[in-house]
Amino acid sequence: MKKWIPATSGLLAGLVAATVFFGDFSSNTRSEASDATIKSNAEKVYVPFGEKDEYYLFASGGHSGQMFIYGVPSMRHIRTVPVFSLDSATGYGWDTHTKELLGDYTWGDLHHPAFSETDGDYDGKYMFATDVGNSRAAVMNLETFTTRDIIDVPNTSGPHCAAFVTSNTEYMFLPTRFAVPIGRDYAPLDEYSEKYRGVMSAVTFDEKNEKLNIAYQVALPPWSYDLSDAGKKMSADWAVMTTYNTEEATTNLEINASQADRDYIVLFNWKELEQLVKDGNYDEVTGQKMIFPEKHKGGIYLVPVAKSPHGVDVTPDGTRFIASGKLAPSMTVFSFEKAFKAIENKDFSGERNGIPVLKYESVMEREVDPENALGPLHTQFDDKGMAYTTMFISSEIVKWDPNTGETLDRVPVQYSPGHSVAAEGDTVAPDGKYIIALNKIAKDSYLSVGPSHPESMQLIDLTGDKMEVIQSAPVNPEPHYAQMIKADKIKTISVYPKDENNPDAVYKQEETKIVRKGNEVHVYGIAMRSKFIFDANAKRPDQIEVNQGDKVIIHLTNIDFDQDITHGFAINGYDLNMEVQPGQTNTIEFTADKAGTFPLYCTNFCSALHQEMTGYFLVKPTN
Ligand code: CUK
Ligand code: CUA
Repeated sequence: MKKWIPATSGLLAGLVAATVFFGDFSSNTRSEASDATIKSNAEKVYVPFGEKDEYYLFASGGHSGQMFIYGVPSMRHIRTVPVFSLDSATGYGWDTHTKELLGDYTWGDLHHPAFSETDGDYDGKYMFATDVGNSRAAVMNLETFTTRDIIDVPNTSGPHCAAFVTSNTEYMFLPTRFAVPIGRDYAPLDEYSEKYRGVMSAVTFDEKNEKLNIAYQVALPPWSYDLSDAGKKMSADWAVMTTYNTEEATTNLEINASQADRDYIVLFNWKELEQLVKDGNYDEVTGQKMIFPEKHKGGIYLVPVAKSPHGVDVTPDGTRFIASGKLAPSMTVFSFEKAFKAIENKDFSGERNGIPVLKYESVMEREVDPENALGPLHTQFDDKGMAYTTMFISSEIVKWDPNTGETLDRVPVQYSPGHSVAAEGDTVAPDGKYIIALNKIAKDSYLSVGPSHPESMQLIDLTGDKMEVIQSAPVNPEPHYAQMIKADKIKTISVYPKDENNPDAVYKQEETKIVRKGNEVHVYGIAMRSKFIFDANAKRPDQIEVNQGDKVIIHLTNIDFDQDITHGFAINGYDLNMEVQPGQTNTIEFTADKAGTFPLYCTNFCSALHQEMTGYFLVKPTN
């Protein structure tokens, strides 16, 4: 307790200190590396051409709205998968399916990605992610690395504290960063404590139909929910999440949300919440099943924690949860077993907003305080259960033993790491081997591109006596979190299988056609090396002619059943673009509101005669 930094002064001091630390590290780490070390590090990360990386790294793309895929250990950027933002490279947001997924939104802010899990381990099937910018949740299929569903999450504003997935992907919980009145109705900020709520959503995934659904919501107090983790093994029915601004400040949060000495970790039993809903113990609000904890009692508890906590992470064996604090110099280890006992004995110090508060001493196991380490944020684990915590302010990763609190090793990183990600480091069975620091500031790390620099990821080898930075890669803003999965767990397909039941698909050239229905023109076309065929029987099969004002629906099937032969489809001057991957049928719909002559072409280089893969879109003026 004595070590907790007092309100306001600590934060400011910390931020000032951070600036000083930047200067320090840049002068030593790099110049001290010997030629032999450089050579051996280079060998560790070199993946010869034709060989594959051992791990996939899925790094959240922050306010790019996308997901970045890297290979580890090479740290080669392999792919950007569009999720919450338009992406013209893949036509994402123009074809009918992805346009519908994005709705009226053009961007997103993708934080914490989370793999689907079976028995607490990544199963390599799906990846979930949430959008803090426009309050959405998404799921990506890992056979094709494409986004399959996106839902709006009503009442939850900025699901930053997500996604964390329970051990068998029963739920993904989306707590809110911003409290708002339920239904986002107008209410003056003077009525914040009475009218605002921090709503958490419980989302389920229907794998068969690849659909996300909101099962129920919980109207938590109007606080900010920051980070979370699902329990594992003995704690599998439980989850934990950090809160800040339990002061319920409504302005100048930097100062006002750091007044109280303690905030809370919300500890909840999702099986009990599920039971409340089954028993009808909820209110129907804005079309959602809403649990009001002050009224629908059970399953939710508060654990006091050092003020302004950030990360909270459950150990691989599921026995403990570790909280870190932006303003604290220490990590706090809590015991699930102690928490369960305290709940059983009703060992409460009181309640807040109708939720019982457990006694700190009854749940806390130890405070861990590595010397001069500042700004602990997030913790990952290795195969021996050792913990690795990022220190935002002192720019380092500290390795320590959760059983004893002993500091084992530390390594400086450049600079200000937010999260780190260890190989399968948040599962029941971490791999050890690698951890990657996701640094918020790259400063002098790469060739300059002007005043704003990329973020940086540094790969750290965990196999030796000492942690060692062996590779680094720039990354676009901004990896808030990443997950690293063994490459052989992911089974991609190489071409889309033929789907004879798809009424939009055409696999034979002679079956291509253009059908007019009133003022709708339906095109059933084919893309193949190296031409478009929209109507094989027409004088010019690669031409589409419509009348101004017609609604145009173009279905296009790529009949090159050959991996990596992707075709694109764009109409010059019409701001339209989509992609058809091998074997895929894709649809684009628009109104031909501009009269004139518009060349169409394949955007994706597909053969020596790709440049010839063109045609015309002619729009006859109405008068
Ligand atoms: S947050 Cu903790 S440093 Cu969005 Cu996961 Cu970025
Ligand atoms: Cu098809 Cu280029």
